[in-house]
Amino acid sequence: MSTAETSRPRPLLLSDRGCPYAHRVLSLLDHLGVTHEARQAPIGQLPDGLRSWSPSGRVPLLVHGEVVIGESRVMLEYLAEAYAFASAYPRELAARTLQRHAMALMDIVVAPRLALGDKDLDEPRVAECLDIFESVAVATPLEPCLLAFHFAPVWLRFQWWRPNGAVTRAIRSRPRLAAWLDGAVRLASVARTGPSQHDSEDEFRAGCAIMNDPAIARRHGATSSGDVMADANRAEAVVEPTTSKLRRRPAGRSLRRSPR
Ligand SMILES: N[C@@H](CCC(=O)N[C@@H](CS)C(=O)NCC(=O)O)C(=O)O
Repeated sequence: MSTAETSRPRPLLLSDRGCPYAHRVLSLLDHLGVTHEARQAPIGQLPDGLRSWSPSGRVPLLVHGEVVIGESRVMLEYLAEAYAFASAYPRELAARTLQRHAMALMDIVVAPRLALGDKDLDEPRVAECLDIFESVAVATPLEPCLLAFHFAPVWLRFQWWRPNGAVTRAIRSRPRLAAWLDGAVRLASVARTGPSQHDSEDEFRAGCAIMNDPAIARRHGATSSGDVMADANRAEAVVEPTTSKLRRRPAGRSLRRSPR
């Protein structure tokens, strides 16, 4: 760690309880052993002084000196550089770029399905992304790195919040991808910094209720707040709040692989 970095204030992460995107950042901070502060800031309830940085109230928000960032992928990049995380990415430019591509697709196409569910799902597009995830994952050693910290928290939530969702089933139908993601979830820093399945499921339902706010529902593409609540009710029907084990379900419709 450089003198410039150690002389800075410690990073502050504001996030909703159990947020998968905050979990990415907490995993990295834990792995790097960075002293930091993590404060709960429920969606839409940022402290007054920080609301101008995220007027919509979206979290997580990373505050470090003059740097304020509201995208977890950029937080990972920033912290990896600030704290000299040598194995953040592969050394080769091509391999590094493919990982960045996969992470962008995760955030733009796949992770939003945690909130949206299967409504109006573009199956070929998701299948195309999963093909890319699989080829990148199998080329990546299962060690702490930004790809693992980026993907693992999202995969955990798909299993907890959308156990019978199309994305979850499609990933499970790709044993090599699923094995890599399961391994990433088991990395010590990921396991140490995540919520319990039970708490996470409860928080998901609470989050869906918050998203019943019409302004937030619109940002997530729901045509009316009722869509989001209907989604929350469906989620309620598929999670088992009293057990920490995932319920076994009959295999259902699965996403087609795109031709190679
Ligand atoms: N792409 C963002 C996603 C952040 C996100 O969706 N956060 C959720 C909480 S876990 C949120 O603020 N939802 C409320 C909203 O989207 O208005 C990131 O990676 O940081």
